[in-house]
Amino acid sequence: MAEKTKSDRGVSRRGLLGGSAKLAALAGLGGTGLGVGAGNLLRPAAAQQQQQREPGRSFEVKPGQLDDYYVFSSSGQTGEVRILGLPSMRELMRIPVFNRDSATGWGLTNESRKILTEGLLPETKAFLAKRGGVYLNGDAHHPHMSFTEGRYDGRYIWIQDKANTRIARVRCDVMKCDKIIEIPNANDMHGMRPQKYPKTGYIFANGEHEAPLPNDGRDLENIEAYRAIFTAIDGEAMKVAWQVIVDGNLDNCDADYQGKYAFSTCYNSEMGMNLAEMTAKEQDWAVVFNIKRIEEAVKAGKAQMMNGVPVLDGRHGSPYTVYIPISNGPHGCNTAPDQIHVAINGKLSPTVSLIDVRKLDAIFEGKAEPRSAIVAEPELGLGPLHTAYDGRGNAFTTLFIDSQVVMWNIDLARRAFAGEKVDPIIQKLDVHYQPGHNHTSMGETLDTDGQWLISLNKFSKDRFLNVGPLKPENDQLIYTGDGKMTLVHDGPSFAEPHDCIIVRADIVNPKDVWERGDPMWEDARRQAEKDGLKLEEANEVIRDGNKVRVYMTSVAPQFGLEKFTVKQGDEVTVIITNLDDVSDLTHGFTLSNYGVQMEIAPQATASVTFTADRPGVHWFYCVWFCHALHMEMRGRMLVEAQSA
Ligand code: K7E
Ligand code: CUA
Repeated sequence: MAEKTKSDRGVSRRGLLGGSAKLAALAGLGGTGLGVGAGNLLRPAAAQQQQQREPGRSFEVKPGQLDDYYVFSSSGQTGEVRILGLPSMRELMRIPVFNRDSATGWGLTNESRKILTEGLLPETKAFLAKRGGVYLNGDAHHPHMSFTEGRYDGRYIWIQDKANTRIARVRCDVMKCDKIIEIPNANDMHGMRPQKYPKTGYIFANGEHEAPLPNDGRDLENIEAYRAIFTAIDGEAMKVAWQVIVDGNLDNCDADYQGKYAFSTCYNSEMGMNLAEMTAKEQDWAVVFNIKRIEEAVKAGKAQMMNGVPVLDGRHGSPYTVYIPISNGPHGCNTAPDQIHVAINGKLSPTVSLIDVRKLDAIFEGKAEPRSAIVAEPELGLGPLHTAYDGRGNAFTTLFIDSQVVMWNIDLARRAFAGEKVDPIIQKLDVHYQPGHNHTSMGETLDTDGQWLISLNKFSKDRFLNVGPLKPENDQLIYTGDGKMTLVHDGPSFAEPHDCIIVRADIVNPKDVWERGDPMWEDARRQAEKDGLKLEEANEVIRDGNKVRVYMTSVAPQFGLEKFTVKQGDEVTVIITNLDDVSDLTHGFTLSNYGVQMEIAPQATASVTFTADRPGVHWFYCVWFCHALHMEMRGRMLVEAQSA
């Protein structure tokens, strides 16, 4: 069972994808050739019994062993955050965020609906009133963890929603989303990164698409008046801090390690409305935002208040921004852990442009040209989208069109740019196929360790059993700990992780059971108090006009009530408190033929509200297999028919 190397498949694939002859000639370079994956699978039984996971490039995590890293992966148009273990690439958990989820009841429970609705703009609430009150979709690309002084601190993950212009936060202590806000003025949040220094701090987010300001239907075809907007959100308060109007469309962004600047790639300098117009010019930009100047201007009252948010004009000529010319259509934007370089990935150009952050002060002071910040521009291959780093001076750039990851050296690239005859390219590795983001272990932090690289490939084609016309993506694991790239694992994933982060396991320490005082169910606790009850003790039905509140506890294998009676047409709220405090002892509440289901994790309270408009006997039952008598963990809702 030989592993297919790049030369086995390079030619036909390139033929299909239209790669250049020059790159086909490179196909012999850097093939895996080691049979690493197969070797691990074929290790003799005696070796299989070792308890210690072998360090190094083995991706195998034996039964009972734990992974070395958490991977927090976005899921694109699925709208959730996923947790994987690395190196096993086992999917460990899904965190619903912008999506609806049957198992947990995300989108159904009162607690989740509050999070999904409280941060929406008034006009969006009105728009959704006739549509069930919540958005049903999201497009989540960029999950990133909170930083303290350039290092992950394990508090939060933030993720954006391009589809409905939102930013969400996940609490890492319980791995649940606790806040979602809609961003006013801007459209379609795409690039998103937390401030790295001194701490997060701000969440920087790019409103990608330009639109009239205000976008209220008055000014539809006045394209001159369309604006795109850069937003800084206070990640603790989950409130917009300020916004900056820019030229062009913002794509991806990142922050520096000094706390002075944020960066965005910016395409469509033409302000075109269609493909031909948008790609007419040879040049676009990287925009640099001067955080201190922006903060001072906001403090000095120089911003215009729009929808309650201070907005500055950061178009060409403003003191808040610098526009560095970059060839047409840049995409990824990645700060290196050397604290100096920022890669602007060419996409339509075969180059990556490296900004040296030390050059920026002089440019903002008007003493140097914007292009003087570019200190290297290696030609890497076709379709460079994103760059990751190994912390040893090397970079890995995905080549979408070539279906490769190219490993290159930053110092050699600078020397080549300065005129020396050196080649910065170290290795090219085929990936399968069409990579978008890539990410290295701890790679966006000062703790970048150079061990692993994930390439998130948009196509998988022939790599897995055929599952029909819709194929999975392919998240490939590449070992880099020995200074070269070796492909060790193919990981199918459902649509469509754009991006991920790889976080050392010791940084993430979630709770095993909820704390009873958790703010997640604050509303239920207050309501119980008003009803003269304690959630932990209540097994009662409270009638309040046509509103009925059903309080229950759960202890495996029983709910605190075996039945409750309501009248047809009542608005019923079921509030369940799980008294089990054993790790992993989650119960579920499903109410048959009512479309109601939710998770109640150990020590948690969860609630759901519905109208009891179907008369009859409706069983509720536990939906997590919690006990040998799990099937018996059930009860009846009796709905008395009301004669019309
Ligand atoms: Cu980060 Cu896909 Cu939104 Cu590049 S984007 S791939
Ligand atoms: Cu409780 Cu199953």
